[in-house]
Amino acid sequence: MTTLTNDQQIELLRQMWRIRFFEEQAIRLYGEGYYKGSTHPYIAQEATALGVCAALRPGDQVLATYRGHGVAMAMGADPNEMMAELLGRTDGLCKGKGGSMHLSQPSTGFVGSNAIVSAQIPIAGGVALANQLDNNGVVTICFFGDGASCEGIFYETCNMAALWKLPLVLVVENNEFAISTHYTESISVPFIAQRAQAFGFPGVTIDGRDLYAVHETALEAIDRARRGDGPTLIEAKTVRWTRHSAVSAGGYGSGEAMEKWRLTDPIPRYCGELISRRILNEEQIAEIESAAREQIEAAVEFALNSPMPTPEMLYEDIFA
Ligand SMILES: Cc1ncc(C[n+]2csc(CCOP(=O)(O)OP(=O)(O)O)c2C)c(N)n1
Repeated sequence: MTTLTNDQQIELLRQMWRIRFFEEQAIRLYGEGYYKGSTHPYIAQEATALGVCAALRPGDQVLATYRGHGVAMAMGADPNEMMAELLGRTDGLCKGKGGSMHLSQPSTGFVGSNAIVSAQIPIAGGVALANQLDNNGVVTICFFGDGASCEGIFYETCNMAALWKLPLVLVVENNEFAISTHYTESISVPFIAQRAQAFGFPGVTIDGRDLYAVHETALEAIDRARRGDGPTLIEAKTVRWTRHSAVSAGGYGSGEAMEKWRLTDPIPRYCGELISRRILNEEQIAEIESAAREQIEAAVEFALNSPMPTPEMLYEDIFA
């Protein structure tokens, strides 16, 4: 059972493929030298961002890591503007000034992504505190990685969020690796979600590749946050199948990881669910897949045709 309508479930499949194809193109364009810096693929984690964001209300706010393309898109960012942003073009989400790791779209509630590991966690705590003080019913979601959950600021935020019952949901995406460190080499408990116990709020571990499980869990956590009962830590498990980043750090997963990936890729799994729930048949799924592929190819064209910013634009959009 799910509270998602059939149309919502179909739209989520469309978005899942958009994110997957977007990331494939982002890796390709990076490799071909179309943009610099770095880029961190969200491949294998699509079901987590989509499941969580589908549980939000308009006006809720989300923060993410540098692996944030999928989260920005799950919040409604347009693929054309996303691709133009990666390529540093004027039609980009942030007029080309943010790039792959510094995306932001306040109009959708996407506060932003952050290149500093764990930096968005205390910022999310501050956003949640501001919303609590405004008594506006807004819930804040913070995505971060297993590595980030080892940073001190995570614990400070947990403490204050629990103490003040902040309307905050912490989503740790355990993709098993922090660059090349496996989480079992850096984390003293088998489940990151257990860490919430020390602060007296719920922690739950789920399969981050199961969109329905993610959505159900997020609904409950968001509801708890909205009614003033404080934070929840959701550990969404997945397998990082690509390298850490397109710069090539981290290497590919082991043969075992690749096998796990093959068996648990969230997209075929979700397609299987849609078929067994009689929401779509294989032919309809294939049509949605190819439309998503075309849309992302068009986004690449759009981005490549968008102008580079001029030096004068450096002085625009500055707060002082
Ligand atoms: C404060 C800080 N320390 C180190 C880095 C370098 N760095 C970038 S990503 C990363 C690994 C983080 O892993 P994790 O939190 O598990 O997230 P994932 O990349 O797997 O999504 C590190 C160490 C950084 N960007 N910021």
